[in-house]
Amino acid sequence: EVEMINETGQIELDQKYMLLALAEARRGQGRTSPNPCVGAIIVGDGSVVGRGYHKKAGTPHAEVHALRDAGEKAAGATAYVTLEPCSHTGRTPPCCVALAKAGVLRVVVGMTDPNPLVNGRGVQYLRDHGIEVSTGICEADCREINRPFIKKITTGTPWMIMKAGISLDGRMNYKEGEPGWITGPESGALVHQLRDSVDAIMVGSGTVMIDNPSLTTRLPGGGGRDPVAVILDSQLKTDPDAHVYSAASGRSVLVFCQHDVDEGRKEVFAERGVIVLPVSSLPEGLDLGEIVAVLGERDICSVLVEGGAQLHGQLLQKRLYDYLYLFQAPLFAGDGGVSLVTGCPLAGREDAIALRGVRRSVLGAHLLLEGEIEYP
Ligand code: AOF
Ligand code: ZN
Repeated sequence: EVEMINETGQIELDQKYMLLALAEARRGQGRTSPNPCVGAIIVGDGSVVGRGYHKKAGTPHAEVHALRDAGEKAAGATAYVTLEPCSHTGRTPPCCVALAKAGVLRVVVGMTDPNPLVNGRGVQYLRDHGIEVSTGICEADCREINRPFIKKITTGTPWMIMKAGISLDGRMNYKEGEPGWITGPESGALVHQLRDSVDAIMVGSGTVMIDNPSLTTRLPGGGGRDPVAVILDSQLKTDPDAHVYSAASGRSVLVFCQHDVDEGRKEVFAERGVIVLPVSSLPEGLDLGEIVAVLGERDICSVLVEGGAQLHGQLLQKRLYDYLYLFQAPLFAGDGGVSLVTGCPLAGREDAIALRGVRRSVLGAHLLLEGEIEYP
């Protein structure tokens, strides 16, 4: 019985330190793509002696920062890392070797690294070198902060996020062909935080023509990073002088179109620094599967899709969406408004696309519903 109590106590202690490691990891969240965000804590003699997190792809890993911070106190200590220490020599040397060399006696791991170059080899190396390893501590939290990394490294395609604002009656605007403005300042701050954390933001040509959005990040306190802007415009019919194409932002702008668009028209966009990417067309429009694959090849790990209804409908129908943020304003928009999704016929209850791990929050008088999209 005494052993049981000790074991429970140890798990609680491990969770406590892993939460600190998670807090470290979050400091880099949204800044490490295409690499994961990772945090590490070193505990020696019952107190934290080192901490570190991964700041940017190509720079030292979290473990290295934490070991440097701990110095000689790492000898005999326990290391807490949100992601399995790497075993490969990439842009930096393997962290499992660094931990062993520093004399760490125990390593507590949040989740196994899904990177095929690592995938258990880091843990194996540590065990082979006489280091005690515990895995799966706060695993759900560790996975959650790296959803884009996990999706991209295991499938080659980005984490696709659907984002929309609707009325009580599920409309995105009041009249077809007119701008939205159903949700407003209540959701604005969060939308810009989302934009700040993703690699790319995507819209269809209709949204550019009707709303003329800049698709930039404007955080409440100022600052923020503009994600790559991605426009789907099969015929290149959007106005090359639309806000999103203006060179002012300095970020990349990609436009996907069909192969047989007029070369002169492509030139007009290219002259503005826009990257024109022709892809195959299908009867329903541009091949979204191909577009998502091209974005993955460009090392884009997360895409926030801000509409419109047709793009949402097709991405849902093709099972390309992974996550939903749905803002709802407390008003009725009436019959004239466009509904959230068009062009996604579903047969019935058995066919319904559902949300898993649903979270709801209240933003003033507005509601936010979010969760992972689950296909039948
Ligand atoms: C990171 N930061 O803190 C950890 C990573 O490109 P490299 O050589 O830096 O290696 C990247 C891989 O290393 C990454 O895909 C992941 O599998 C592993 N761990 N990467 O950038 C870190 N711990
Ligand atoms: Zn590493």
